[in-house]
Amino acid sequence: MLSKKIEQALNSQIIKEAHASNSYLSMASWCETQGLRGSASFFYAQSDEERQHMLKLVRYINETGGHALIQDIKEPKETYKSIKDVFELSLEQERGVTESINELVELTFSSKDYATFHFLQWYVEEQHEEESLFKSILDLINVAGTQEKNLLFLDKEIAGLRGKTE
Ligand code: OFO
Repeated sequence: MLSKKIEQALNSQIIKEAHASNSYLSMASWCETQGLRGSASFFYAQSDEERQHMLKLVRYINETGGHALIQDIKEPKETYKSIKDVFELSLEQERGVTESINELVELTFSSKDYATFHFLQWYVEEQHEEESLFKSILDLINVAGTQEKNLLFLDKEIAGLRGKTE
């Protein structure tokens, strides 16, 4: 049985995962309009993953005697300055999600809700992987540079990186 406080905190996390999913969908759409098909497919897949993270929370809350709430989310950004801008924003977003997962972990531990604490370990691992993926892409962008002549190479590399982490 979830305490009200933990149920509310998990419901807030649903909003963050939904926002991440929408935000990656918006990035996918922008990349597609720029002819960056590899990056677009990377972000379409990333958006699907975030939706799965959201659904996992919905099911957990409902299975544990709570009520998962599906609430409105703020609109994601629609346009970006460059591919570097997109990945910088992604990393920043992932770091924000990691922070809120860490707060949830702390709350469940101090509340002695060990089942939810255990459930959240999957997210801890996932956030580590995602932060490291986005950081490695930004490193690659910084090394290659974003001049037009390198964009095709970068786009192909980005599309390939997605498969390696799954
Ligand atoms: Fe990477 O945001 Fe979900 O957990």
